[in-house]
Amino acid sequence: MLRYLTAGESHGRSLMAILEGMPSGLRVDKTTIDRELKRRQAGYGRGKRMNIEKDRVQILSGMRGGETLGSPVALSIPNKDWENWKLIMDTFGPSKGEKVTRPRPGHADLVGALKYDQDDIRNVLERASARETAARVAIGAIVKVLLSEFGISIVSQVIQIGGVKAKVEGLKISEIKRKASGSKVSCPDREAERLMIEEIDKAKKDGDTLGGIFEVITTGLPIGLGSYVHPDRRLDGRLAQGLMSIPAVKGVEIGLGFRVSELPGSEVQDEIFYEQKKGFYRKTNNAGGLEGGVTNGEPLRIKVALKPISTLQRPLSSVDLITKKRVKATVERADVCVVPAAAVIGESVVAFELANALIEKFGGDSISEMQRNYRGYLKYLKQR
Ligand code: EPS
Repeated sequence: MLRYLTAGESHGRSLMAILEGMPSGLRVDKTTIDRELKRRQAGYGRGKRMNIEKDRVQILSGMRGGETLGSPVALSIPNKDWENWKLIMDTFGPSKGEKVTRPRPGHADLVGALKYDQDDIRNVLERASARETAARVAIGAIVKVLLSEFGISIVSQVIQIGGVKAKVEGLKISEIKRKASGSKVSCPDREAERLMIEEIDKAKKDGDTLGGIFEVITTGLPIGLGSYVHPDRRLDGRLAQGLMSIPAVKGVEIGLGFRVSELPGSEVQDEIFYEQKKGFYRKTNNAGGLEGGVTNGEPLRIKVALKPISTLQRPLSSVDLITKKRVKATVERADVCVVPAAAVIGESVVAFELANALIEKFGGDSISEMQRNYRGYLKYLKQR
């Protein structure tokens, strides 16, 4: 079993993670992890904090000579901004900062302060911040290397920001990868990209924020990851849980998603074909690569919807936590649109769930053992 924990506050010393259950013998470059961290920081619509931070990973344990050892991989991503916050965020000394008491609608501010009995919302927002996802992206970068050893690769594309919908129907996966990675908003449709940037500029001018939709696509998956035998082993359920745990995510659709509800069964199910060379395969992929919570060998396609983030520069009405007076919500330095960054986080979350399922099925203590098990399974499938 693969598992992880993260820790760290947005303006604390660093974001940290421990990844446990990685097999030994996986060669991972620091530059590979740093490249993914950089991708998460990018995207049109990010705020000024991203000019301060240059997220870089420090591996503290679990690797030697560039390879995993099979022991827990501990990592840290220092916050450069900590220098500017160390008096306010001091662990033991009295805080020098002014208390935050005006909860932002849509944020964890109010519920967090009530739940954890806090009268300074900073004690909530520092951990509720999406900055935590830097740690998840570092983990995602490591497990993506594991997946690539088995020919599994993940791409993402932004398909909607605010009211602007991209035309991406029929694009080949190689085209998506090439065009999305060359786009400021990770969108392969150039005209939509232009309009999305316009919408973001407008939202910024209005002191407002924007949500949207991204899609994560995984290719090279074998038939048989996940299981139908128990709810917590269903891969669809695990993927949805992981993706829904990304801040601001409000919806997850697999394959055709919500559209399946309006079509007859004959137009939804993917008919089954067989060729000796290919084995069992499909000509359509409405299921999005999962049947019964198990991968069916087709690309895994998942769409994820984000609400606009809740820190508005033109704040909404709220109530002061202490005085109970009607006030305008707190204004923090923030992003206008995080959909392109969220797509990178989505890739990481999907990578983690798939790596976990891969280890469950082909599990071993080392990469070479996993590969032996994997080759044996592929041979078995060929003989069916
Ligand atoms: C950040 C995500 C956002 C940023 C944050 C860094 O966090 P939140 O979910 O709290 O809005 O705004 O930066 C700041 C808090 C800041 O000081 O600007 C990230 O993804 O790294």
